Amino acid sequence: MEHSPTSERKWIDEYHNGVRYGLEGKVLIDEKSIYQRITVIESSRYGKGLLLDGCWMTAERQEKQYHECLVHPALCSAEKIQKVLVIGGGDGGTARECLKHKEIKQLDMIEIDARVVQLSQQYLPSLGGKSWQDPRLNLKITDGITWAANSPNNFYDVVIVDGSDPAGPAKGLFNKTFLKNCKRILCPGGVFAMQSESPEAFRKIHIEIVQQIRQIFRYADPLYGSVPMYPSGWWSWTFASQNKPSYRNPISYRVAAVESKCEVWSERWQKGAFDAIPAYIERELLK
Ligand code: SPD
Repeated sequence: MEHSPTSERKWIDEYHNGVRYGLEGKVLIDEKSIYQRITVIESSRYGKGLLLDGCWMTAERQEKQYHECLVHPALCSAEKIQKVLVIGGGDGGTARECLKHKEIKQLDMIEIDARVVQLSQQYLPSLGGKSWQDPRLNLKITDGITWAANSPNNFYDVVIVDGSDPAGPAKGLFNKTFLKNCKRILCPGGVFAMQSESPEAFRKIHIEIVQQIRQIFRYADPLYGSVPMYPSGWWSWTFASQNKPSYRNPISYRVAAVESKCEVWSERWQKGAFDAIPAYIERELLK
């Protein structure tokens, strides 16, 4: 659905299968980039927010619930975290969380749409914060699928996929060829992380994503949390590795370094969030 810029407050909704998920606010920007429709809004409840192709991506006073949970289970547990790859993440929130970890030397962030970065820097500057100026950040505006295909074997310590939903430019992030490349470019003690949709609003897609990741990596588990602005508010992230399920065991000194800087994520929260797998999803995954 299109949202014309307006000075009037109105309901701005994402629609799926007879349900709408909305915030009240004003539309500030509504334009088409070469890849997708980009909408920036000012909401009453969560501050400025971003939609891509009519789907909620993030908002100033909601984003930590998503970004902390995507990043820290991976970065607190991988054997090394010197070289990290983020695919997507053009609003900067994932980069900001990654760069809380001082051990990172090189953070390659591969975002396909320059306009998402520009509008996020302009309207949602708190998301990226100082990470846009951090010399460790290497931002490339190019296709993440091709980047993964062309990266050397065992190159990255952590690979994080912060794409949008499985349609439009992000569709190719949800297929086996891409996931196989992510495994190939990860070093043996590395950890893979990916947003894996809602177990309620997108139950079938969620199960397919976890199953696909499990077919590629030796160990993979979804973790469940709450991002109230997303469809159903119930969200998931899936973590994977090869040698052992290391993502379940955060390393104490890394936890100590970032835990006090987080609003949602903590070692205790993470343990509960892995254990909070709904029974119907667990049964489906065992089939
Ligand atoms: N429908 C929400 C899917 C979440 C995708 N990523 C959000 C980007 C935040 N950096």
